[in-house]
Amino acid sequence: MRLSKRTVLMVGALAALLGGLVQPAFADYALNMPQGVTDTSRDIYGLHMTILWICVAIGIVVYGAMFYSIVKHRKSRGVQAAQFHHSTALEILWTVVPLVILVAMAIPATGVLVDMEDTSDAEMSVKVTGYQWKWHYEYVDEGVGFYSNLDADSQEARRLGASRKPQSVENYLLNVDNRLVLPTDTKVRLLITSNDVIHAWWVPDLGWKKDAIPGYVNATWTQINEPGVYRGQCAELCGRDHGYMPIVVEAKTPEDFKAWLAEQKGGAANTAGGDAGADAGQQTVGTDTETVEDQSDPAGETTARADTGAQGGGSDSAAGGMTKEALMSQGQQVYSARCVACHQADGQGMPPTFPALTGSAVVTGPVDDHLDMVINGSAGTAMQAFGPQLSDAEIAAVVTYQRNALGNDTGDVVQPSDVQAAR
Ligand code: HEC
Ligand SMILES: [Cu+2]
Repeated sequence: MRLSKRTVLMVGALAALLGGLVQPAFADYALNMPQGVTDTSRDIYGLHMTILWICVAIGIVVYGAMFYSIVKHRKSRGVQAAQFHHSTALEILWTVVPLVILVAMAIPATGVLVDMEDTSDAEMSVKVTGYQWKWHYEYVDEGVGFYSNLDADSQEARRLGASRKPQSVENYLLNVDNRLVLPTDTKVRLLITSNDVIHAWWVPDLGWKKDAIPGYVNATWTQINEPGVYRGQCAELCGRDHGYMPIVVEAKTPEDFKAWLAEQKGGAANTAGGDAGADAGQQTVGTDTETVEDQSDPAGETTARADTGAQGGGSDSAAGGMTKEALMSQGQQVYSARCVACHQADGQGMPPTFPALTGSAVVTGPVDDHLDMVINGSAGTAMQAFGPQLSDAEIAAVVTYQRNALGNDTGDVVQPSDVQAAR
């Protein structure tokens, strides 16, 4: 077989180019999917690799035969084309061979799929609810539940014209204020649903993603083998801030997890006490929380771990209410964690969709209307009802903050008891 010099040169150059491109790429990026930290994720990885190599083998055989034939039977060698146009044997062969290959691949794949759906024998359950744009986790039967928002550093750096650069934030857009903590070596059932639009819960190291659909509960499970922190994201385009609702799972040993859970229960009780009993009914968790089926109204669950300073701000409030300073500082924290995504840090909003709060008629008008807007939201808009999401102290703080900052100066101080009354 004689190839012209030019062909040899071209093939050589192409190979060098590909080699040059591929080499550094392998060094810098993880091109392949992760193996993950669960048996399921490893099974999935194994399937992926098996099928990849089957495809590679098929590719080599098919392209090898093709190029061999093209070169071997080229016109310049005087080869005449064969003229037959029907071969039953050949047709049966090229139907049966792929069929056998497909069935051979489907058998192990089906086993893994069936296993992934099998939530029986789960040792505990966590209900995961997607919100625009955050997640809510509820440890079923434990009376522990909380929201998980984008962390404050990412929140700060994501803003247009922010002083912080995204590069300076560790795990930029992949960090949250409250992690989903799970025990290792424990089969955990996850009940995934949504409060508004379709989201999807996806942590690559666990091996799967699952849609969170309003009105449905998708059950799945995981059993994490190694303690560690595993990050993921919402995987279903769910609106403007789809990219800002990451997921962080922290796997702890069962002992550490127990300690963590006990701490969460203790923390919730403290906060309820800190609110001077006025809204104890709202905040006491465990005994009187809603059931799993009630998706629309997680009221009564604790928001104590919202890291927005509920404990700090609330605990120094005697029955007489909170000081304006305490309300303002907690209010600023709540505002930057929960409101800036739409109303912006300076309160200018993004009109016409997201109204400015600076000089807003609602914010500078009667307190009752302002409270009503924050507690009940505005139906049909992105302004959701924060009543079920925030404690009385948090709402009082953020409302006080909005009325006395962001360019507003009404002088009004709103107390948790006012919020309780307005609910
Ligand atoms: C997901 C976006 C979003 C978030 C987050 C959000 N808002 Fe809103 N907000 C809106 C929209 C949209 C409106 C306009 C509602 C309407 O036109 O009826 C609004 C209106 C308001 C108004 C009335 C302003 C006016 O002049 O009409 C207040 C007060 C308000 N929001 C407070 C808050 C507070 C407090 C928070 C945080 C706890 C918050 N918002 C978080 C979207 C949001
Ligand atoms: Cu989403």
